[in-house]
Amino acid sequence: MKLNPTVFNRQAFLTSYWQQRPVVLKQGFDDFVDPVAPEILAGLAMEEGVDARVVQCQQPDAPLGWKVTHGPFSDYEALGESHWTLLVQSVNEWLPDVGELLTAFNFLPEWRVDDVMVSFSCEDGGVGPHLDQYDVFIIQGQGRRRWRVGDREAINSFQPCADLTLIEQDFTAVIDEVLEPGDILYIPAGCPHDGIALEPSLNYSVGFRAPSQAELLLQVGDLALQHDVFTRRYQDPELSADNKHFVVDEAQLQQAKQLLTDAMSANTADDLLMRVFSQSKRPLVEPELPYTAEQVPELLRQQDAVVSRAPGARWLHCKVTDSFYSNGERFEMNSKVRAFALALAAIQQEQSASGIAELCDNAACADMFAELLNMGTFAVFL
Ligand code: AKG
Repeated sequence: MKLNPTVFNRQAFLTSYWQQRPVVLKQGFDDFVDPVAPEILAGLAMEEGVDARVVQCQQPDAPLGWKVTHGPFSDYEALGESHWTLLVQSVNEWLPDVGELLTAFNFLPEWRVDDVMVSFSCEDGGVGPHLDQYDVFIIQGQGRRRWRVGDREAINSFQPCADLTLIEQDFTAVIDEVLEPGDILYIPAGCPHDGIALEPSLNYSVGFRAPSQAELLLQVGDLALQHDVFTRRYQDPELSADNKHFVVDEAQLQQAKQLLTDAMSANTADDLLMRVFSQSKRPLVEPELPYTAEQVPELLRQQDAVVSRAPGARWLHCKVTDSFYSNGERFEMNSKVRAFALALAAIQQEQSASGIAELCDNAACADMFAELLNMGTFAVFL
């Protein structure tokens, strides 16, 4: 699935809209074909381990309030024909055709990808006016849905029921449009929005995470403890005997902040951040029997062998440390390993192994690939 270049100029989009303001790109995908049918989505939401929920919304004439029910679902009969939406998270990790939507957005950093959430809304279905801490592209599949979006503004949120957060007051819409199949609505994090289906609709939310300082500090701190780095301890600045025991003065605060600043400015911080960025959202599936490096060259040379990147697995190159990372692990490079690692990075879903087998004909590459297979980042299918 490709973006329509006449409508979606990537550079112009980055310059004028990305993380700045919402925009509708009419026919951002031309000839859009839904990569999933409502029945398949409904079936997926019946599976154990799939993160799915139904949001039932307010009906003006028969107020029901808001209600969120979590999957797995056994049937949808009781929901009726209107005023509800089924939302399934990370469908890209379950259905490769949905995962392919991500390739259209590979002009954006892969580590920022959160997931593709797919929703099916009945007539008048919606999840209510809300804000997200994600940058999101909402692609309209089948059906039509009216979307209102506002600019970023300070609005209080409230919970009308468990697991649903809405905004307290209405917002001024800078976009008020009916989306049709193939249209893309881009909404930066923090912009209020509300979509109400005019008829049974499918929507694909391609979400990009924007971690907060607190989240990054927590994750980097956790890894620092695991790797036994950032061990320098707080030292008392020049204490004076006149100091009152209950007073924390500016020098002490400054000393503590400097300790953190020094940690974050060290090269180790680049490495830890890369480990954080390369974490998969969900655990990767390891092979039943581990591979050895000796098995790798033959495996890749098997007729019709296909190398596949596990859905949701990241394989990232850090220009600063010149290392590759996956799921929190670092892989050192030399020129041969780098060439192979770059070939692997080009595999967004799957590719015939014949194209990369030759690049992997040395021990260092075979070692690395065996480790990646054993971590579940890549798999080879025969
Ligand atoms: C979002 O992705 O932020 C949405 O609001 C989509 C909700 C939906 O598809 O119903």
